[in-house]
Amino acid sequence: MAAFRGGVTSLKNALFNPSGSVFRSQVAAVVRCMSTGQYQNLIVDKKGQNQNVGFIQLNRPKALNALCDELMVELTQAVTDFENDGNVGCIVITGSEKAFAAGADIKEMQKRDFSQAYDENFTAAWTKVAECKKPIIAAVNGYALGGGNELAMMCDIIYAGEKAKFGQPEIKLGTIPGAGGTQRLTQSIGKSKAMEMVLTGNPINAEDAEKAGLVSKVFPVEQLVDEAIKLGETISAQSKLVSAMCKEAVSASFEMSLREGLHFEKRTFHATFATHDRMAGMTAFIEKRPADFKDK
Ligand code: CO8
Repeated sequence: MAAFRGGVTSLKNALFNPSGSVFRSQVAAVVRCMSTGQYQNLIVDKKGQNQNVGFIQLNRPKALNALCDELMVELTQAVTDFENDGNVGCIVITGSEKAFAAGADIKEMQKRDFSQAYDENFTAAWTKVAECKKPIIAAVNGYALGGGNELAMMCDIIYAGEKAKFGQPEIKLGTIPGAGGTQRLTQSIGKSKAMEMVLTGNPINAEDAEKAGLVSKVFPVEQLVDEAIKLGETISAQSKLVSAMCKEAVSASFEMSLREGLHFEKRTFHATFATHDRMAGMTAFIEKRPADFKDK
């Protein structure tokens, strides 16, 4: 397990919401993490021939990787560290063969009341994965339920093992999705399929998830993580600067009208002409040799 590398500043950033209030339950989690210097709920490593793929495995097997506060604080920290690591071009998040993540931690949530959830802006600390500049691949084996499916959808690409199950079962708990399950899922698979999933709580399998466009590829269970890392290596071999610009442009399509999005895309495309790597890429093509990207 890797020790924290980001230091106090990024921990503070992980802890304070925009209005400056502290997520109290998470303070305890971070204090625990800082005192041990280790992740309690993650295995963090670098993978690939050039060690340029950041690898995060959710590792809370007894609770099927249920996303407790402590795990989410650690995940924020691990993603932040890889985002700040100049050698890493892509991040893979995975779980176990049985569960990517079986949702937010129901035992932790059960005690919360409305004022506490509202006051702490519960779920606000979940945004780092969606906001990371670098591409993130979710490699999903087993259950991706509730917050687990929402976490996968915060990633940029989802690869699935053939036994994966994707669902939003919150309705069965008397609540609704709270971290993107009504929004990202609908954008991803359309209203009718999303409605059926959130209103019944019934999961879909990997094959149906691929057909619906939630997942980009399905692999045998034991090959999934290697395939995700291979994809991560392919992405990491590109210019990291231009990958980030490309990700930002695709992500903008979820927030903007077509006209605004096309304008944003064109300006971002124009901006690549100010980079070293655009010149390096086109010159290498003309000279019939691999490009030497410098990430600037
Ligand atoms: N929270 C806490 N513990 C869990 C969770 C969970 N989500 N899921 C499983 N566990 C625990 C079980 O309690 C059990 O622990 P114990 O042995 O101590 O009783 C252990 O994991 C193994 O689970 P099961 O015995 O139930 O394993 P099965 O193989 O029989 O069943 C299932 C696997 C089908 C995945 C089943 O565990 C299940 O239905 N889990 C709950 C799934 C669910 O409802 N998820 C949605 C949670 S709500 C949510 O995610 C809202 C997100 C909103 C945003 C939150 C932002 C913070």
